[in-house]
Amino acid sequence: MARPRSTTPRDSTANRKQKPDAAPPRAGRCVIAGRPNVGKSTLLNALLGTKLAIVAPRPGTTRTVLLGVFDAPVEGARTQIAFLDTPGLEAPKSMLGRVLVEEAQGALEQGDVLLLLVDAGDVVKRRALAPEDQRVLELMKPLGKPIVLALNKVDKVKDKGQLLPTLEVLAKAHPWATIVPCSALRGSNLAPIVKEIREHLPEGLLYEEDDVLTDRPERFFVAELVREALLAHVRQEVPHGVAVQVDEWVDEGKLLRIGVTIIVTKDSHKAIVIGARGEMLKTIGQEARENIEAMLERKVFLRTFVKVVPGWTEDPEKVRRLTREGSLS
Ligand SMILES: Nc1nc2c(ncn2[C@@H]2O[C@H](COP(=O)(O)OP(=O)(O)O)[C@@H](O)[C@H]2O)c(=O)[nH]1
Ligand SMILES: [Mg+2]
Repeated sequence: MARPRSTTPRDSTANRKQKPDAAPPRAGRCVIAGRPNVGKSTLLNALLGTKLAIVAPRPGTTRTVLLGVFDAPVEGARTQIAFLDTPGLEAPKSMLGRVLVEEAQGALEQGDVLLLLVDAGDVVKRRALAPEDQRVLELMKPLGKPIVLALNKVDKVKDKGQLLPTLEVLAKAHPWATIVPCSALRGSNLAPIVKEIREHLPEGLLYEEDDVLTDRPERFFVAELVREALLAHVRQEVPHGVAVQVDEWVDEGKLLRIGVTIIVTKDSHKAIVIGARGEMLKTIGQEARENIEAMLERKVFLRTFVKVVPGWTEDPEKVRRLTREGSLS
């Protein structure tokens, strides 16, 4: 999918082209990894200046490695960074969880630079990495790549005076490329991250074009936006077993007709997703449609079905199909 020009602030800066006296372009891959819910997907979106990854205040939201391409001048020199947002690395509780961890681990090998994202408030409180963060670091270490440690959600740290001593302790835990406190949500202090990553990338470009945003088709993002709307409204135990499949895509010129099936694991979950008199499904559908229309910049008719596929989160083949290909068929 190409970069949506009208929604990407960086596109309007018009200084994307390299200045004549600037350093040569550099390009490479950076994997964003960390335990669930630390803000990896929010950081990806903030770095790109556009919403690519769905975000929810619960673990397990990101189901696949997602590529997002940053392409902008860093101190005047063109810099292309293919960021890979990954599912959270934690001890898996299901087959689905196991596939997500495999997916994230596999991505680490693809990075020129690794970005370990942790929760600033949590490390400040402990004056150390949490055991879960440490486990991610241990997966990264053998790869011998530069690691940037980013302390996210620094906006939530009340006692900022605790930050500096924490940074000093953390600096001793590993020979980091750098340590950066930041807020992905507010978009603050992200420039030092990008600047440091650039330092470790080879000269050249990954893509000749300057508007590559991701390698996923529009359908993938449509399914994700439906899942995001559902995650925003449905609590309880339903979300873990939800997958969204796009089964209809008809371009009628003025209107794009899309049909999706929301897959759940139990009849009781189906009832929750549909809600009393269909109210819940209506809310989800409306919210998803608005976000899909904003993304595609066109009018959309969205049909939603709900289907029960018992035990799909424990069936390796179904998990792979639904998380990687987005369809059971
Ligand atoms: N306060 C605060 N919240 C954040 C920040 N970054 C992410 N979040 C929130 O943390 C939750 C998890 O974010 P998400 O990006 O889905 O985390 P991921 O699981 O690591 O991809 C969401 O509710 C985000 O809005 C931040 O810098 N500050
Ligand atoms: Mg995520």
